[in-house]
Amino acid sequence: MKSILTLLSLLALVSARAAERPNIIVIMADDLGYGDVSCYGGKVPTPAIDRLAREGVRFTSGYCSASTCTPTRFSLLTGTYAFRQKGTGIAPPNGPAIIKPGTETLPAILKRAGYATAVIGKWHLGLGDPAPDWNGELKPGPLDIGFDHAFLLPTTNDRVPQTFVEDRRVKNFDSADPLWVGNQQPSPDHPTGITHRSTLKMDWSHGHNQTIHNGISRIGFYTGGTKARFRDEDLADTWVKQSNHWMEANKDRPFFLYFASQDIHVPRVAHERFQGKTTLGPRGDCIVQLDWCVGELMKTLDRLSLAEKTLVIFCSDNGPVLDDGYKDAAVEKLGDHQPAGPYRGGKYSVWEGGTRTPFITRWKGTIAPAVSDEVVCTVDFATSFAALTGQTVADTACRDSLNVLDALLGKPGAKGRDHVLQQDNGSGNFGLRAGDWKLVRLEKRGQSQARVSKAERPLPAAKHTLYKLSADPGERTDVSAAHPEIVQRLTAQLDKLITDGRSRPQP
Ligand code: NG6
Ligand code: CA
Repeated sequence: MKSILTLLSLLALVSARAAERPNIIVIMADDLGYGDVSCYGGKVPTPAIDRLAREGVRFTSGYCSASTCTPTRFSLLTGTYAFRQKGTGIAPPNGPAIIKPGTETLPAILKRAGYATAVIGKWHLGLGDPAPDWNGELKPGPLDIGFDHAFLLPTTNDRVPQTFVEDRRVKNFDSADPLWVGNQQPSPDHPTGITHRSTLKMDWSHGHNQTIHNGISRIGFYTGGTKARFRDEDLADTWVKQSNHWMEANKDRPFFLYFASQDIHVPRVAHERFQGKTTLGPRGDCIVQLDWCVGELMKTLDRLSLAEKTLVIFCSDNGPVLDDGYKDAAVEKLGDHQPAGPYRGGKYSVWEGGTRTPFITRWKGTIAPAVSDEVVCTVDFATSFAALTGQTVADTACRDSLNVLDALLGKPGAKGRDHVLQQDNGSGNFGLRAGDWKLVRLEKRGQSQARVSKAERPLPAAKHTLYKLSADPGERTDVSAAHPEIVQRLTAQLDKLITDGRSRPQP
């Protein structure tokens, strides 16, 4: 009898523990701006994302840590700002694995807590060492830094090769048709976006004029791997199918799914059933497709009765861009849609539009629906979810990840960050927001900033400029001359954040 009671109380304890340890799904969109979804004022209907926002916390100060993909994803997984490690800018097609095995990571932390862990979608953090072996084992990769399973678009949809990688290998690889990936045109007759421009189904505007696949020329060259190649139109369906399958297989244990959609990155080619669904052209159609993906994942949670056992986070890897290298009418068809909402800049910039993005958390039955103005950042997931799952993180790891769990869960009175650092692709430009103040330090006068809106110009003349966000969310009026002491304080804080090598307080 006594032993049965002990067993029962043990079981009760285990199930209480399980209730405390929800599944975690991080849905990271690509190049999706603050104003791109309807619950943030966008003109494209996004009912599934809006539903998440209604049922959870919609953050008005949710940030990613960089305004391009690779550095944001690096810090999402490592909890450390990317500018601290060389080689974390936009990864090229043959780039090596950037996160070295042995590095503490978000999936490794959750794996220690007993989670099944998977990444499905865009990787863009390099594979292999010193380069990917496309015809053999792609190692190291996600499986060597904490993921049990990976189903990947290896770099970006505009970078070669257009093949899936499953775990450590190119999926549907055929050794009779090896895959070659390189920087040089492999033969004089190899068709490119320049030699065969008139045949393209989507023309390029800058770059993107090398190997042609699926009627679209890309960054980089490749040959072979014919059976392994995907259609851009099928990416969203594939991510959803793979994710549903994996969640179903792991429904009885806690799981962590990093769902990394390539939407709405260029080339923007939605499935045929979404094409023409908006007046914004392919960019709008891809937003609709992204929203569909979110809806499908939520349906699966409902079907498996997991909605109350799953913390879902929706975020983006950087702010918006209109013309990012293809002529897809994103500029011409924009209408009054404002991709960055009221914020300045977008992808590639350290203005608010570069990193302040849609950011939603939902955990049915645990998170009370709310709108939160607390500052939270994707770099914070590592230590926040360590706290959620009772894991400790070595003091030397996750150096910029702050435990903002209570703010992420929307607990009343919970505080988020008191500052957030914004980096670009690693050019040395920084933004530092502390409370209501925003310091901008431009080392190099931002490339591409004019691609989001003409209102970007003129660029400020000074290296350091200061903005008061409550009065001037669009960072238009430099008030540095009126507040030299604040410029001095924030400049010192930024210098310290950089030179200290960490911003997570030491115990
Ligand atoms: C840039 C590409 C851009 C995009 C970006 C990476 C050109 C001219 N521009 O170099 O199209 O691919 O890299 O985007 O080639 S990210 O969201 O993955 O960081
Ligand atoms: Ca991106």
